[in-house]
Amino acid sequence: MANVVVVGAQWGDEGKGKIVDWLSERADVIARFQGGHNAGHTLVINGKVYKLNALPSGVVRGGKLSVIGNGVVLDPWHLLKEIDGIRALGVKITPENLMIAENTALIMPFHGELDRAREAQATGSSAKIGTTGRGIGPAYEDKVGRRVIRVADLADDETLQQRVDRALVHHNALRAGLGLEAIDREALLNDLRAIAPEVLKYAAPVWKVLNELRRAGKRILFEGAQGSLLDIDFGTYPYVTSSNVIAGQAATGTGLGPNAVDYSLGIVKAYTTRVGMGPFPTELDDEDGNRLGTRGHEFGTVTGRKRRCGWFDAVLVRQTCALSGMKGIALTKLDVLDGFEKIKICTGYVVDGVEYDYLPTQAALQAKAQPIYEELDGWSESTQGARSWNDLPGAAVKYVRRIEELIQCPVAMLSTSPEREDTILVT
Ligand code: 2SA
Ligand code: MG
Repeated sequence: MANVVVVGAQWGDEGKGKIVDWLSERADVIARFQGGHNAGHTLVINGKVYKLNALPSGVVRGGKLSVIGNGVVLDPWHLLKEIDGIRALGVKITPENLMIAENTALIMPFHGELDRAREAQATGSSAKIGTTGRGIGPAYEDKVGRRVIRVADLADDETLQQRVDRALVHHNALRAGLGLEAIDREALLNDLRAIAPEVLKYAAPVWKVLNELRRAGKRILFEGAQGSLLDIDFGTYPYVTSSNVIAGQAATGTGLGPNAVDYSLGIVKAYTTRVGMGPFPTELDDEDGNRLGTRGHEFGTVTGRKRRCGWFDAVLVRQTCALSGMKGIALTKLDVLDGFEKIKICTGYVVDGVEYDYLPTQAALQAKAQPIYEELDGWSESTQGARSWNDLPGAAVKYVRRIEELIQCPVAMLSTSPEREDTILVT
């Protein structure tokens, strides 16, 4: 298999980190193409835990090129801290194995402040998005608003000053309205000048490098973050992140053509979780929901927030598989369902007496969507660490097969624990 894009097919936290790590062994290049350090990918390798936010998961593997593509918004201070932290675990990071697109938009401290101030001042739960508070949204706003500071701007002081001034006109006005003090121009410029050489070390015309590597037959793994239901266009707007997270973005977010992606792999958790606000039709507020959260350790890697939990929603995953043209899915955390007597799968919705086989776009309808459930038998045996289909109880195999049928996409991989070896390949 040539170039694969890994996309979260739910609301994030599907277990992409492990799958990306597994696939990265078979790739030459690992590229991030959207999002920022709102991502939290946890890798467990030989019992050692690596927590990554902005860095592509490939950095922990030797002999790979890791790429931060132009579709990402990058907090340079966080990046340098993250590099130090990963280095401290014995991983080598150099301009030979890490490259950052020169046209990548930078997250400034004032983006985070704005993000957090808006969330804090939002009145009523409907106005709050439940963001990670890391400035992702405001940075993308500035990118689209043509006033963001980009990696390449760090190389020339005159340009940098112009960019900063342009941003400050906008932000100081906004900040005044929110009761935040004006930005200290000189302090910001000096902070940027201080990190510029460190960041520029890794800067490169990524579009060109990737196109050349591709022509040379190198395999690229595109590492998605967040999940398709948080997509800025197709997610549960406005309770979404500010980037396109679906497979099409892999090309735009790195500078390759759309035919550079040979295979879209959706990462799907055997049940559903969501952090932050917004509609969630199969959410459980009961003992079953608690049990999923506890057994699944459903707490965010970035913010530590408790994740909302619910039954598997086949309607949503069918939809997100279509949006990314998924050729297969990797099903994760099946073992969390061990011991449930009955397991439910959502196969449709009823909204105001009308049946839907997709999630309608209108927010008012989304909020009212009542799941239609199909009930399956659970299994009492443990599936944790299973390495072949024969290790799985019959009811678990049935559950997986039913999911495939409903989402109209085959299961290509089954992950049965955080360890990379505990993976069943379906051929
Ligand atoms: P933001 O900060 O502007 O992106 O927040 C907007 C919404 O997007 C949600 N969001 C996330 N939800 C789940 N997981 C996220 N990151 C994962 C993690 C990493 C992953 O924390 O482990 O799985 O790739 C993530 N990032 C943003 C957020 O809760 C808001 O609802
Ligand atoms: Mg995560």
